[in-house]
Amino acid sequence: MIDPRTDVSITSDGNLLFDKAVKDNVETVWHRHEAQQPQCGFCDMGLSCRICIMGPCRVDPFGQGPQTGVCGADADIIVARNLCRMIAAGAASHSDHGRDLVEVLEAVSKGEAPGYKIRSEEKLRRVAREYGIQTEGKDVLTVAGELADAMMEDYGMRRKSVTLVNRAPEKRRKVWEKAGITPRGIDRETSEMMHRTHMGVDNDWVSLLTQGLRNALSDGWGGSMIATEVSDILFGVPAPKPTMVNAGVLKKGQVNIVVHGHNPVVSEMVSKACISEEMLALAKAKGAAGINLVGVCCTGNELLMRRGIAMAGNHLMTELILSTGAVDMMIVDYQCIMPSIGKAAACYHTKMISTSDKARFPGMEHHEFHPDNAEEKAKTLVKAAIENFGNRKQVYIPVAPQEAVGGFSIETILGALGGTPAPLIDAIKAGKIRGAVGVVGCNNPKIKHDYGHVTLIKKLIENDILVVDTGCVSVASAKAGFKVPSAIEMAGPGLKEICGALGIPPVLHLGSCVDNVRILVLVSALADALGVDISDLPVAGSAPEWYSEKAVTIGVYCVASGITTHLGPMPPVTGSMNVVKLLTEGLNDVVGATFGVEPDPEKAAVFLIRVIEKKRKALGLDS
Ligand code: SF4
Ligand code: MSK
Repeated sequence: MIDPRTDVSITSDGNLLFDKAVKDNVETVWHRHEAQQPQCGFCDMGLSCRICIMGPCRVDPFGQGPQTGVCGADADIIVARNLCRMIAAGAASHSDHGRDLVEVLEAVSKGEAPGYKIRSEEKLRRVAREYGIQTEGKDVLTVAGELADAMMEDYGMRRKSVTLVNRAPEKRRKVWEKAGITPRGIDRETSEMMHRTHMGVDNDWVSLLTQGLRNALSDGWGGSMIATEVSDILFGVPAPKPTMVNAGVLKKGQVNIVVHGHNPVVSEMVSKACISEEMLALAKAKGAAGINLVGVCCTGNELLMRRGIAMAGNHLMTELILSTGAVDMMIVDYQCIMPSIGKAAACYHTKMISTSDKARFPGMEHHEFHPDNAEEKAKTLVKAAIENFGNRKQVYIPVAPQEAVGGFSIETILGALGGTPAPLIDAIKAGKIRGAVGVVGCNNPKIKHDYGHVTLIKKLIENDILVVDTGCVSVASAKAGFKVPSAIEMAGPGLKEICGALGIPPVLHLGSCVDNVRILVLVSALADALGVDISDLPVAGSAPEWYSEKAVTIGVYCVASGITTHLGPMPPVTGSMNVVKLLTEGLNDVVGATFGVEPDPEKAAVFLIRVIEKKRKALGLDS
């Protein structure tokens, strides 16, 4: 039996809404996780294979049963293939999200996307120049069309490398060239990864994992980077804004619409419809004081970054938010949307809407969004949400919202520093800031909700380590109060002094999962300013509660970019000591960084602090 006080969440809204869900007979992710126990040990170690139909096969980790699958693949090959397929799936997800944005950019350039426009002409022209496009004297839509074309080429096989790898420091690019992992085309690397892992193709676990690195880099410096850059061009470059977080952002007297998923193409249009005079008048006519748009997961992060829209919760809160009975409509796009939530919503009056042709869910009405109809569709949905307001029964919003600041793009961070990373470097050199850690990723019912994130971040800032975060971590840290300027009181003396002088919190919200690329851009700027490689910097990464294939890909592109990365939950690799050793030790010789796995966030903090102090020493910063 699940005990909510000890098993579910460290947050009060999480625990109170779990109780409410239980009372209402709503099945949650924790119930289903419990029902799955014990989970398969072979799969947990990466030792099961169902790639072909001669199988499924399992290798016995104790050496008594079979040591190969029917085809003869041993533990090393099976584990490496499984991990590589996770990388391919993660890269495909982010990069397909990026492709959708490029298609909107193209439609805007042709005048075929009413409601969308170029919000940052400066960024459009800047990125276009990086693609070698001559921008002078050309009108904005022509440049948009040419950039969309050039980005589409990045997805293919005509280039030597994806364009934005040029943002990496020269030393890093040389590392990639030497290792043969410079990503060529975004789709090409994913497709080749799937080919190599077919039965009877690449049966060398080192060669497989090398392609895994290249595939992940095609996401980090390709598909995800394109997703972030085009989102900034279409919807604006984020700047710091006050916002609110936790389930308390839902409002009793207003029409509550929750957006969930990842792609801002849908949520931006919904946000526009929510502030239209017509919709506000309709809401008032139906007895609501207004329309309250809030987010969960990463599409919420996209809106928070650019519009200051409040966040109701992260991944494990998505079912619980429904149990407030206060959600009049939830609109989803894709990724991290549990197929269970339609069923959870059926216990209440909530209307559930899916919007993407590639993401359908049980218990949801499907209203497909395309660039040419998105503006109209958004209005139709908001209208339906308003109509549904009167159908509410009991509403339970058990907490008051927590204040936070979000919206730190690299442009804003550098702007706040006077246009160059020099002041940040000076603070690092002086030891006031010991280094920085990007804490990223999801929730996972294997770990008490938000415990890993909050415990780790608390320890890091206490030790004068600046934290930047994205994705579901960013909601956890905002709920814990780390994202208000007064949070410097929880930081060590050096970090407190620097953040206090800049008027920023010690934990900076950099955005959604694809926005992890902002971290790559920031560390590249720091490395260039110091004349070193990324792997020389006192920085590290961490995913304390990760669950998704996308998180594997992010971790791998961070390590391949030279950032040592901690993982909370163990990936399914322990069936091969060769693979484990390569990931945790051997990669150091190839890319100058490795993985560390530690489920206990207190111990993980010690690991990360050690990584940072070692880098400082090697750079001669404390001599
Ligand atoms: Fe079994 Fe080999 Fe087929 Fe995998 S690829 S299912 S190990 S026969
Ligand atoms: S939403 S990938 S649970 S961070 Fe990006 Fe959160 Fe992880 Fe999904």
